Amino acid sequence: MYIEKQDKEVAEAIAGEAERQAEGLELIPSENYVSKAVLEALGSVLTNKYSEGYPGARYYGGQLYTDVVENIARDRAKQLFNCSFANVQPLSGAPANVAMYFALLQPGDTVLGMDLSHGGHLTHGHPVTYLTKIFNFVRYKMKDANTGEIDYDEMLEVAKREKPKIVLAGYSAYSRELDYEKFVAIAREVGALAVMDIAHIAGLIAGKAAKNPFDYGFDLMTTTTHKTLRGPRGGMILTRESEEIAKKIDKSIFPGFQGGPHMHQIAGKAVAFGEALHPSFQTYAAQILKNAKAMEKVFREANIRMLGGGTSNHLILADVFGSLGVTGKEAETVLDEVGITLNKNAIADDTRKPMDPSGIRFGTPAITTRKFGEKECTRVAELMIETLKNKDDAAVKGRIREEIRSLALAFPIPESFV
Ligand code: DSN
Repeated sequence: MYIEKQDKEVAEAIAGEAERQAEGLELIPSENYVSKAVLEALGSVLTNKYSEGYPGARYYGGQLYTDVVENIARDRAKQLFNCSFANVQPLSGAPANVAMYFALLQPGDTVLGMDLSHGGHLTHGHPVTYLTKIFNFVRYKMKDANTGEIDYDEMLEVAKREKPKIVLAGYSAYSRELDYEKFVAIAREVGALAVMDIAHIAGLIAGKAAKNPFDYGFDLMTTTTHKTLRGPRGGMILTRESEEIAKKIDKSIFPGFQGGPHMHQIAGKAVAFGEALHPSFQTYAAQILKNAKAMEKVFREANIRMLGGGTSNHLILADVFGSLGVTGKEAETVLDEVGITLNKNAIADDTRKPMDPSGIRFGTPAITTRKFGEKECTRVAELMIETLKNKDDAAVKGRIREEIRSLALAFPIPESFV
């Protein structure tokens, strides 16, 4: 590789990261491994090209091949999610959400979204974001953190009082399915658009292991492309049927918010969407859920409290502080030591601080890509709990580190999925 000859320092860091990924287990539920074909698209000459505008209507010349690539990405996205319009230019999930708000709202308008500590995302209206200086965000929460059920009655009450222009579904730390019919009914009742941020579960929807919100009447969906969907780091906005809304989205992305699209990234999306259209992707999506259920069983048997009472998707949020007296930060650190990567996470109405919360969040998309089945996932969950219970015992941790390394090396990261 040229980089090894030209820039040893960066090459070594990349090689180190490749080794870390190969020898450890990735349980961060928003991470995954892309195929070599996606990596090749990302590393292609398309990174050299400026393409402001959209296929057939660009501001610069030389768009013969960029148009081909962007049209393939758009067509495959529409096919995967059964919708009429796709904008594949958002650079990632947060920019997609920002552009969506500016497309659909006026300053001062209201959005009804999920509270961050109950599973929502920063861009759904957390006070630390600039978005809250421009738009008014009001929240809904879970009625009971032990079942995960959303308080739909309160949500309707808030919607009637606050008159949001957008009713926003979606989450980054919530383990149950939402009642899409209720979301759409509440949106319709107050004349709002129903929007879902499917960043975490896009691959489950594409792989038909989860319901498609468009089938329930949602108007738009925003997403990342690099989580369960197993594509390159990036974003996307999908519009079910309204050409008027789709045009607003296009204008908001460019020229409203972004400059030249990243065509190498769009090529990576096109390749990944092609992989997701392959029948094997449905097997993958179904296995993500089976594996999460296997881990849930082990945590339940160990009497560790799980938010939402368990999982119906790819992730689990466990209250390790409440159940084992280990803080989220301690758990993240000690699991990292044995080769398991996950993240500390606030639990609903957490009394601890965000940098050292009560919970951990983990999931199965990446290990399922490595072809782990329920047997291996059960073992990983057992080893996680053993590590947490022996967090200060170097001998136990050393033994577990070796077992994790052997397990990881026995399931190499695949180079191709089709
Ligand atoms: N960072 C993403 C996640 O881990 O869920 C959300 O932006």
